[in-house]
Amino acid sequence: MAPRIDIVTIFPDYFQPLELSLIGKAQADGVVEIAVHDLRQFTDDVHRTVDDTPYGGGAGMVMSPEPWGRALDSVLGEDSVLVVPTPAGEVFRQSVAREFVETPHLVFACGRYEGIDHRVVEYYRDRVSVREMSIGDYVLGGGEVATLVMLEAVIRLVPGVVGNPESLVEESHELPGVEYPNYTKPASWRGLDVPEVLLSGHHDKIRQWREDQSAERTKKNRPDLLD
Ligand code: JDE
Repeated sequence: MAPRIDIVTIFPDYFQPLELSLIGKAQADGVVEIAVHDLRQFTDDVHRTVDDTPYGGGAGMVMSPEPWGRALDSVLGEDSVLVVPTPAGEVFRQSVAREFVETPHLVFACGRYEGIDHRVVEYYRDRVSVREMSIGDYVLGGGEVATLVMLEAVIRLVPGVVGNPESLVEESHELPGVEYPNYTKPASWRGLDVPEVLLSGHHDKIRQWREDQSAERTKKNRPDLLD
């Protein structure tokens, strides 16, 4: 069964892309169910304030715990996993995407400014499974784009979402490296020819060539994967 997904953000419009392409189709078909919630609906002042100055000083603002508490109380259930995108989190990988697709309910808490008052994570840790997740070593303006990245990786694993399930099988071979390069027609383009072996019909040679290309690319671009 596909996970139900709730997203809490001060920028619901960021999630418009979820209506497009693969994920839009999956939503329209009822294969996945996604709801986006505006954090400002859970504020209690006329200015709909969601942030304040940091204790201990420093630049920037921190998101206040109260609106987050009210928002998360309203969306979390017993079987929810609360995902908080942050550069300080564990790294999101394909293995985590495979875990997430098996969970019944995912809730994404999208922080902005310098982040969310850490008591929010501490409080919900005692109540649900909380995963602080980083999508890479850079700082984004907020958790929204990181959430889109994770959702795209997770939702394409939902059975029936990717038209040809074999495109998922290829990737799950879990070679310790990256993919070989792909080519399509025409066989010659702007003076560049498709590697001859791929036109040869020798499937063992093709397999060997692709393995060699993967190994070469991995050594050059991702030596960290070989450690
Ligand atoms: C997620 N990789 C990067 C950013 C933040 C200084 C400025 C901003 C919840 O707390 C957050 C969330 C985010 C948004 O996520 C990312 C990200 N994977 O940037 C900050 C931290 N320090 C805090």
